[in-house]
Amino acid sequence: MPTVAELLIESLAEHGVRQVWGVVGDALNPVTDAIRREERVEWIGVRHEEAAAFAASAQAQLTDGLAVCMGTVGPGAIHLLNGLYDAKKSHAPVLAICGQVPREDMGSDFFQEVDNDVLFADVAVFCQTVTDVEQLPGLIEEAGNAALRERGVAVLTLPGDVGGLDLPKKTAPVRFVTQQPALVPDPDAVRAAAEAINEGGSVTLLVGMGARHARTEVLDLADKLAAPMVLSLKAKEGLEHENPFEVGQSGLIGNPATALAFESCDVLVLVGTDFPYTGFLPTGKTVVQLDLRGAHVGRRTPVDHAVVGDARLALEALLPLLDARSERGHLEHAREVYEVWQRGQQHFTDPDYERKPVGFLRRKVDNPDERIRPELVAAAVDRHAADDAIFTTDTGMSTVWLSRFVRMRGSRRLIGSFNLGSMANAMPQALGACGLDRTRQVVAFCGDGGLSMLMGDLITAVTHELPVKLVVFDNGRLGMVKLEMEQVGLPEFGTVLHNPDFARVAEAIGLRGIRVEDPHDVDAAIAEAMAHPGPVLVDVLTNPDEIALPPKPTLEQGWGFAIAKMREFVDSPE
Ligand SMILES: Cc1ncc(C[n+]2csc(CCOP(=O)(O)OP(=O)(O)O)c2C)c(N)n1
Repeated sequence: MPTVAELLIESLAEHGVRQVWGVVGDALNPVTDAIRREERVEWIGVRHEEAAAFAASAQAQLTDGLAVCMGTVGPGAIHLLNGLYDAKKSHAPVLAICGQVPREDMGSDFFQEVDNDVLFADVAVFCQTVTDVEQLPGLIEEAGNAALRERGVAVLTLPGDVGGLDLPKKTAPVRFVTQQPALVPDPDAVRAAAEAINEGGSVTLLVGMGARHARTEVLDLADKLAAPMVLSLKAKEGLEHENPFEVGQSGLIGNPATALAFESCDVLVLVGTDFPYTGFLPTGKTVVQLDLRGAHVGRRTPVDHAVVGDARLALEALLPLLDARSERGHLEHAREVYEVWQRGQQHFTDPDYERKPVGFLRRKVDNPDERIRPELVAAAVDRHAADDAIFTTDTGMSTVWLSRFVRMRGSRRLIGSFNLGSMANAMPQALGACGLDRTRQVVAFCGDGGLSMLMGDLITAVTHELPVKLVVFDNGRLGMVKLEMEQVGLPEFGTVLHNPDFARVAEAIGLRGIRVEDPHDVDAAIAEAMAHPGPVLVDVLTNPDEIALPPKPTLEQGWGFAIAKMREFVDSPE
């Protein structure tokens, strides 16, 4: 006779789930016991449940399959929330198994009691508490199917007295539905879009992750229309390499070529992207949008022609209807600007490049000249990382350096908290990625703020032998916020971080720790880290004053920066 917990774990194992991430405790003890006895499922005990949820979110994003995390009664479940929001906003199918007080105590404001069904209502596509064995196996099936089919978070809550209850004899494990039929676009909508493109002048493409699986078709589209292709950060994976049309990213991480490609086009074609930074999108263009989700159409910019459907099917239908362009000046101009900009960026990756002051007044209290350019670090990682490495990156400046200096060549993969924008995602997401395949290289770009937020889970890398490569951009700052403040003319405040020597912390925990303080040591340190067989942390002291220029810095930004520097100088204790 299976128990509720046994049926749950057996069903997950049958489906192909190979790990459960979480913290053990009370109501979930029958579940952890079922995991202990299930050979196919590995228990990964973390130090903070948020790390478990981020790890599961990463696994779901990388495999497109169901990933599982656990948080027990009250605070244990609450700790999952941020990572679960990351999964929700990344459309990642994650099942969270949560504890609850025993049924007889529910509703009495019992010790640790929180109402999970209310708590998770906004984050979850499915959220139910099991109060009777008669609800099973149905609720397990619904939870898994909801997460898989709606690409979101399902929360199944087990009161303390429920997990160990027996189910009727021969209750069979649940089978989840894995089909994801592609949505076929409406032929009339495709025709109208094709006419608008044929009648319009020069075309620029903005391509997002919704088109990653349609690489051949997107490249054919760019070729046929002689169109420069702006890639969203998430579309770097799979679309950036060997792509003679791409001109990099837009937004704050962007470059002058994307600004030019946007401004000088007549028709803007959005393919599989919900790029949210509307301030960077051009106005007054004919806009065609291809997207799987009708709800995305027009929410970032007014759209003249929408095609709702799978990107590959939409492009397959569209391509034969388009006239090939012989005039290729628009594409060539954007590519030239891109290449010039890329060459210019390479200066920053030279350890001997003479540092120029970034403001006309520089604060003297901490001498940034002695610190290392982050670009140098990112470029070294790009050189030494494997062609099939998985990269994760923290929300903050490290994402800028990754976007500009790490090419997604080969079968490299990339995830971050790109829709939620949470700090502290890179390390736990890297743990999750490592858990899928401990022989594949996983590299995390960590901010010092991000890393220290969930630093306890460095221990998880050691305990569970997850050989992550953690590269810490240790600028002693909440760098992105420092930049935000200075751009609007505020003096930097509350952003300084008094960091320990992270390499020594790592060594104390049992990882290999490497501290880098001289730009000339960067290359060897990164090479050593990438070749190290176990978990390793490289703590690089980087320059906090390194600014990432947006594609077209505005006068206000420049003025704000100058004012901020002046105020910092005046307020400086020196
Ligand atoms: C959980 C969370 N708290 C606060 C923020 C706001 N925020 C965005 S970036 C950032 C600074 C990140 O600092 P760090 O990790 O050191 O990276 P850096 O920008 O210096 O490279 C902050 C505080 C956030 N996005 N997420």
